[in-house]
Amino acid sequence: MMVSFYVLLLCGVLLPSFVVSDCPNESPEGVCAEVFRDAGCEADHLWLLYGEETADLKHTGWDDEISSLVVREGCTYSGYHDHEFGGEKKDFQGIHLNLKSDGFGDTISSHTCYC
Ligand SMILES: [Ca+2]
Repeated sequence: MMVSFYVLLLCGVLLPSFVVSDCPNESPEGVCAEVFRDAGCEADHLWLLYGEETADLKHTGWDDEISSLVVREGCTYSGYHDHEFGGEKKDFQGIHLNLKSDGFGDTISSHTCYC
């Protein structure tokens, strides 16, 4: 009885919290996407507003730094390997804990977000 309680606790409460990590479920008003320097929505973050476009992240200190991100429901974040929206492009929606698995970990040099 006690064992099944712990199994339930582990599966129902602890595991999902590990999987989702600290990624926020909701973004502040007006925020289209939130990007993070480390995987699992760790370290410092950067907010993109609705319709925001950054052609070169070099001047923001975020070039080849983004490792995870959260996109507001109904919005699409587009990341590009190169600046000026060049190179490989990928559209993201929802929560992405580790962009490495998409081939976009620490590679994004320009990005946009639209809702
Ligand atoms: Ca890059």
